[in-house]
Amino acid sequence: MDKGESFFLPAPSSTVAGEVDALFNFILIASTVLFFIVVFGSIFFAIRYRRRNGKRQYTSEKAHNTKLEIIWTIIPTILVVIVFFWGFSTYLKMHVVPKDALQIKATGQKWFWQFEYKDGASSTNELVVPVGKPVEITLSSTDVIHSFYVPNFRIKMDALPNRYTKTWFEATQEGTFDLFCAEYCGTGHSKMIGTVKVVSEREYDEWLENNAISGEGLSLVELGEKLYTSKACNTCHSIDGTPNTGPTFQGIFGRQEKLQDGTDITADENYIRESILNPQAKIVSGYQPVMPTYQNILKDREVDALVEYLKTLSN
Ligand code: HEC
Ligand SMILES: [Cu+2]
Repeated sequence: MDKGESFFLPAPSSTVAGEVDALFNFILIASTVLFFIVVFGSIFFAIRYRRRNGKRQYTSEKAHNTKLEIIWTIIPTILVVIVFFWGFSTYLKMHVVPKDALQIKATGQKWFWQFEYKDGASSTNELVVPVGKPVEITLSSTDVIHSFYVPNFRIKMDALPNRYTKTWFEATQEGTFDLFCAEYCGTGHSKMIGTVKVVSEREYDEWLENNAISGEGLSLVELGEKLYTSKACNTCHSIDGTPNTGPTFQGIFGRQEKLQDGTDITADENYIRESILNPQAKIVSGYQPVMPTYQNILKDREVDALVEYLKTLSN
């Protein structure tokens, strides 16, 4: 177990996590104590004063006790007021973004996350951030509602189509943390899993720089192979022949495809390029039109790279 990890919660790894956990534990313990008092109190009195041989076990006819009633009104009221003010102050901390926060744009799309950093750097399904710096995430979606959820940071925010939402965090330790989509978004929802990679500030700057000139040292085929996983093609397309949400890439180049409108087409460079940039133009028969467009996500060289990579998968 990591430090601070419990049966209920993974290790707290952001600046607000400790406070969220403290409030969670306070509510949990207070409710548990009250639960036992109420349930066992009821059971005790029900047994102790049950009717026996048709006779009542109690003698007093009293139906009212002012002192008791004041106590059991005031104590819960105090508890609720504590939870309100504590919760409200934590809520403000979680929602008011520090002014000097780093800006990152996140887009949810069936079924992956796309991140855009300053200077044109980008990544898919892996959010890279520096440790000890506030990071503001501006969220949106190109299709349905997704939700950006990092359990270790105790943050969760919906990503909506046609509207921006925001969340922020400051990671307190380096490491790799799970990023889940917390809003059911279709058949690939369970595969919409990413990571948040927290690195030192120096590593972050290096990463940004290298990413902006990404793939320049690679051949097209090598770059294409990298993009196949880093751009999440692998969530829907296999390379070993197994059918998935989309057709397998094994042997795709030169393959005769039956389209939904009944026509046949040979998968050549132009067809593959169109399938990536404008996937709804030609739908392969037997599949749903669910492939997202990569129009503004892939650079030209990256599309070339994917085409070249797919060619190498023909047997
Ligand atoms: C959300 C799932 C999904 C993702 C992610 C996805 N695709 Fe697709 N893709 C599909 C589906 C479904 C089809 C078949 C329907 C159609 O033709 O649009 C398809 C069709 C294709 C075709 C035509 C296949 C054929 O057999 O004719 C190509 C090429 C393709 N995708 C490339 C890619 C590339 C490259 C990526 C990553 C950059 C990618 N896809 C990411 C779902 C996906
Ligand atoms: Cu989702």
